[in-house]
Formats: sequence, structure tokens, C-alpha cells
Amino acid sequence: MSTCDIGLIGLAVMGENLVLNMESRGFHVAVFNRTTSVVEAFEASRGKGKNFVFAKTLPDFVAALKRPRKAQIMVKAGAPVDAVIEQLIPLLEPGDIIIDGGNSLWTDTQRREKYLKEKGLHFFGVGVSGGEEGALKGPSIMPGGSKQGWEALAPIYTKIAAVAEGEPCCRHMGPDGAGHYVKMAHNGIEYGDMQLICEAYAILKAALNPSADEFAEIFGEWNKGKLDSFLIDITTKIFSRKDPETGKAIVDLVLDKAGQKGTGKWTVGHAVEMGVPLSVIGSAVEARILSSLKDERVAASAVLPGPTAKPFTGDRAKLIEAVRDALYASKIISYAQGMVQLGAASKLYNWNLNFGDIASIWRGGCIIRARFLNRITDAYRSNPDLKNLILDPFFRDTLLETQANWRSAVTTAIEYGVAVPAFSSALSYFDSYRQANLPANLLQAQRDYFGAHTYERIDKPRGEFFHFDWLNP
Ligand code: NBP
Repeated sequence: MSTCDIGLIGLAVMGENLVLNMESRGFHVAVFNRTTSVVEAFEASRGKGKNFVFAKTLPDFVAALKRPRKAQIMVKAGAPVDAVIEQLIPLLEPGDIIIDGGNSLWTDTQRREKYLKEKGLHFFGVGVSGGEEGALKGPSIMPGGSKQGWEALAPIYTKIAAVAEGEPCCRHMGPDGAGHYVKMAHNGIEYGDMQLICEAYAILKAALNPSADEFAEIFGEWNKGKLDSFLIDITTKIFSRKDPETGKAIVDLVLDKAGQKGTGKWTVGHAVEMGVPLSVIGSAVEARILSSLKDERVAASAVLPGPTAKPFTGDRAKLIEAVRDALYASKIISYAQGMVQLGAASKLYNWNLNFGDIASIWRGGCIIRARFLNRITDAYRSNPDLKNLILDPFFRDTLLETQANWRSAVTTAIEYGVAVPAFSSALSYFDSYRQANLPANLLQAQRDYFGAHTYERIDKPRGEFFHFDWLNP
């Protein structure tokens, strides 16, 4: 009997929680997993007594789906997605929809969409954010694919998504790879946010050396104001958790060696390819790489001393406020850069992305959810053609109000020899973007000197190019 509204293949952490979410909202869902014992285990545990079809074979899974069939793949990104698609193709009919809800590379999604279109099938690349808990209770969902396919999927995805300010955190992003690209940019921004929080921690630690409990208090206070966000909230909680074995703060026992799965590198790589500065996220990716060189750093620390630590004699509360402002200002720059990247990709691929929609669906369910996304939503809804977020009146005024504290926090970091690549690259972006004149006149002269690359002159019309005979002036 074909009674299921949707089916999902891949019952790992994300898939299992997503189908429970779908079922809890009244959808009849078919489930399948390559290792079928996983389906049996799900049937006996969390799926027990619920409105699922527990399929033991792919043909049974497909047979359970209402037409047009909607089959969502939730497996490891890369070759496994192609493998499942190939197995589904002979079982489906024109008009059916295959959805990939994993973290796939957007160019893979574009390739798959084109390939399946030739077979009369719709393909959707859907970014899902919020981890395990979001998947279960309501994630932020970023779907990309045809308008026609979206009409069939919208009733399901808008119902299982998180809700923020009365709106579902799910909107059609655009065709082919748009959803996966926006999800990738989201992950890049997540990298930036996490690094910025770590830099705030590093400055305060070097200058004031608060205990983990004091850090929990500082971040808890920040979370009540303009920095109110999921990541500040979990950071507060992290500082207050104790290791049962030693009684020490667990954060002080965690090895300082960061991992990464790759979406940050994809984000930065494509920004560079398009000629978009993405320095905050770039710094965050590099900081993770540097942190992973633990043994090299330990050896270097013995031979490369920094400035001698001096006791902090200033006003503790003022420094905490300065660091908070630096974090907020740098976060604004990171989002501004991320939005410029999305704008460039939208142009490149003709996606017609709506930045107000993007900011609005990040307000709930996802890892970067934060109060200030309301402001970004407002900024783009009142001016969809905004060139750069930092030119929006609210963000411009905020940066102008916080810049003295921002500079003071970065100065303190430099005095203490604390690396703050994301804080300082954000400030450098601000200081470059707001300058009518940069030292690139000298750079152009250098290029012309060694490579006869020519230059424009400030006293002649733009578009006229000159070469100077530097060797025989
Ligand atoms: P994993 O990324 O760990 O993938 C495990 C699933 O993939 C299992 O169901 C496994 O089946 C299946 N699978 C593999 Br591996 N190779 C397969 C193949 N060749 N054919 C069929 N199935 C195959 O699961 P996850 O952590 O739930 O993530 C799923 C997707 O969602 C990924 O793309 C991930 O990047 C994305 N995502 C994850 C999170 C998160 O917080 N974890 C958040 C947002 C997005 P088996 O049981 O037979 O091995």
C-alpha cells in the first residue's frame, strides 16, 4: 500500500531524528537503511508503535510511497549519495522527487540535479542544520531545487522546521545547488562565530585569568544582551560543567586540537575563487589547522617566547565590556562577508537568492541562531539590494559605537601576545572597506615595474591604462 507522505534512507543520528520529527507532525513515513538491522533496531526502540513503514528492502521502501514519491537520502555525503541515487532510479517514475538532506558539496548537487532531470526526476539538495536535537525538534531547512518540486515538498518541510518570530525556518532558496550552498555558507559562518568566541576567551584568560565558573558568569551575562545566541548559551554551559573524575572544569581538560569536516574549507575556497574577501571565516579555518599542530606548537613554545606577561592593572569590567564589543563587531563583519559571498554565488549561478529569507531561516533551529539575525533580516527586507551589511544604518551605527572598544580589545591581545586572527582580520576588513584610499597605488606601481601590468591614474579618466618606463625614467 502506497500510503507514506515521504520516505527516508539512512537511519543514523540525523535521519532517525528527522523521521521522528516528521512522524510527530502527522506524516506517515517510510524508513530504510543499508544495514537493515538498523531498521529493526529502530522499529524496536524509538520507532515502536509509531506511524512508520519499516522497509527491509529498497523496493518495499519505494512501494510504500505516495505519488509523486518523495525519497529523502540522509547518508554520508559524497559517493554514498550517488550509490543510493543509482539504486533508486530504476524504482522511480518521472515526476518523483529524490532529496539529499546531507552536507553535500553544491557542485555535486548541481551535477545530480542535471543528471536526474534527464530521467524526468526532480532532485532537491536540502541543507539541514541544528544537529541531532534540531533534527528532532525542528531544524533550519535550506532547500534547493525546482519550483514544481518545491510545491510538493513545502507542506512537509515547512511543518517540521523550527519556528522563529512566527515564521517557519524553511524557505525555498533557489534552484539546483542553492540550498546546499547556503547551508555551506551557514557552516562557514558557524566556524567564524566559534573562533570569535574562542578569541574572546583567550584575551580574557591571558589578561584576567578568570576561573571556569567566572567565565560561565561572563558569558551568561553576555547571553542576556545583544550577543544572545545558541553558541554563547552552550559556551556558558560548557564552562559550568565539571569532570566527575577530577572535579575540575571539563573545558580545562579538553585537548586544544580542533577537528574539522571540510565545509569551512569549501566555503573559503569558493570565496577566494570568486574574489570575495572572507577573512573571518578564513582565519577560523586556519586557526583550527594551527591548533591541530599541537606537537609542533609545544616544541615551538619552548624556543619562541612572547612578551613577558604583566599583571593586569586596568579596570576588569571595562576589559570584559571591550572584549564583548569586539566579539559583536567582528561577528557583524563575518556575517557581512558571508552575505557578500552569497551574493556573488547567486550572481554566478543565477540563483536569485533572497538574503532576508536566508537570515530569517537562520533565526531558529540552527547552530548560528542568534537574536541579531532579526536585525539582518530587517536590514535585507528593508533594502534587498544592500551592497554590504555594514552599510545598513543599524549595523553602521553599531560598528561606530563599538569600534573604540574593538580596537582596545585587539590592542590588549597584541600586548599579551595572544593570537586573535579573527578579531584582527575583521577589524582590518573594516579599516580597509571604510578607506577611500588604500596603499594599492604602490602595489600597482610594483606590478607595472616588474611586469608592465599598467595602471590607471587618479588625474585621468578611469579605464585609461598607462605604463611607466621605470628603468629609464
Ligand atoms: P553519517 O554521515 O554518519 O552517515 C551514516 C549513514 O550513511 C548510515 O545510515 C549509513 O548506513 C549510511 N551509508 C554510508 Br556511511 N555509506 C552508504 C552507502 N554506500 N549506501 C547507503 N548508505 C550508506 O550520518 P549522520 O551524522 O546522520 O549525517 C547524515 C548527513 O547529514 C551527512 O551528510 C551529514 O554531513 C549531514 N549532517 C549531519 C549533522 C550532524 O550533526 N551529524 C548535521 C547536519 C547535517 P549503514 O548504517 O548501513 O552504515
